Amino acid sequence: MIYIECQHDILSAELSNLRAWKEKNILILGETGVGKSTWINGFINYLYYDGLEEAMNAKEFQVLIPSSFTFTQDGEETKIMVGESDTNENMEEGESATKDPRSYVFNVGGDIVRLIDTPGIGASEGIEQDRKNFDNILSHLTYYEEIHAVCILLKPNNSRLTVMFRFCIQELLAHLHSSAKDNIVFCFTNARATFYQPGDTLPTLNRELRNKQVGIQATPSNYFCFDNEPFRFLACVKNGVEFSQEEIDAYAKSWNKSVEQTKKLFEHISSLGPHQIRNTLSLNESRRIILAMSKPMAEVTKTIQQNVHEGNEVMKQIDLDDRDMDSLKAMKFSGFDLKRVELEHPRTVCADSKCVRYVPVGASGSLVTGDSPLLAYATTHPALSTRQQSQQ
Ligand SMILES: Nc1nc2c(ncn2[C@@H]2O[C@H](COP(=O)(O)OP(=O)(O)OP(=O)(O)O)[C@@H](O)[C@H]2O)c(=O)[nH]1
Ligand SMILES: [Mg+2]
Repeated sequence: MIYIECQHDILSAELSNLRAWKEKNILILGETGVGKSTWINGFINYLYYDGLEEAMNAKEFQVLIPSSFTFTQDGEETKIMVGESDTNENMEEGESATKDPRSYVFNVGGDIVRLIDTPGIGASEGIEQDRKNFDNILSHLTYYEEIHAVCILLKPNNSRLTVMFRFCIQELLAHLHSSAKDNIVFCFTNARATFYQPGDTLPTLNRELRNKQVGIQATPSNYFCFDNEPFRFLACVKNGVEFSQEEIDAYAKSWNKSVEQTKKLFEHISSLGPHQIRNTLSLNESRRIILAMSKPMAEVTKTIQQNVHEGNEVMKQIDLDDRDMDSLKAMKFSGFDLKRVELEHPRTVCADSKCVRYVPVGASGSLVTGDSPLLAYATTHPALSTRQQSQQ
């Protein structure tokens, strides 16, 4: 590496001319399949090309997030695939695509725009997965100091908003400060069929917002309608599908409308004050971790108590066994010893097997056999006695 010396005053002047890059962090939320990832793919193409025809004729095709869908033309199905395969995107049909939140950063007019793509609400794996996904989204947000907008993507003809509403609005505001509601904007995708209007979803959405006392309403100032069709169209063109000039004109209008609405959306976002998130979220994250830890901690404490109890029981048992050993030792039978008494006169001993009894004698407990005339005598005649000794 080469270092070039620079005069201090020149360097200070140059540095003082630098201005901090403005950052705009935009969180994108919405039901699975609503078009969050496709919108990001469309967005980069809107930045790169001035119109649909230019994008069609360009050698490259800007794809940030891989996508696949089936396009049907005159009854003929074509599988369209774009982008490099990525483990964060599930390409199976009928399943939720984006697995984890991921940020995509763009330079727009000297500002950094960070679009945060998220896994969709209403995941094909069920409500537990929704909860996990939402926790992941909140954890991902802790990377950033502030957030400038929360874009909630909706389809214009969705009148069942319950699950989406619960996670996108209720849970979000439960974890962020309630003032984050001012940074919420509503974006309607798939809006060409409803002439770029919010359709049936708008009254339902506003009713939910009123009932749950969120403190905002969806109005033309904070909702935007576009269609991600131009990106799908480009994907088809790049996969070799041919379109008539009439169709190209229709998609070009859709492109222009979507670009116009996206610009309006960014103007609106620029007018919003950023919402400080890091502190609130870090606290929430700690609270969540502590709560999540409480069950395993209780299990660990219970196991420790059980082990202490079991240990005490074993010690008591050992103590009892020790005492048993002592009492057993006390009971130890050391055997018999013979006491020899000299008689003053000889006596006849009956050595008949009926009169003889064999007993173990001495500490070894060995049997003294009937060969011993003395023993035979002792057992049959009281003059020769046995003595039991206990050894303490
Ligand atoms: N006609 C039409 N199709 C769209 C539009 N937006 C997305 N799609 C299609 O809808 C399907 C799902 O789009 P995605 O962008 O993957 O949806 P998503 O919201 O990211 O889904 P998840 O990652 O599962 O949350 C794809 O086949 C898109 O091509 C739109 O505005 N109009
Ligand atoms: Mg997605």
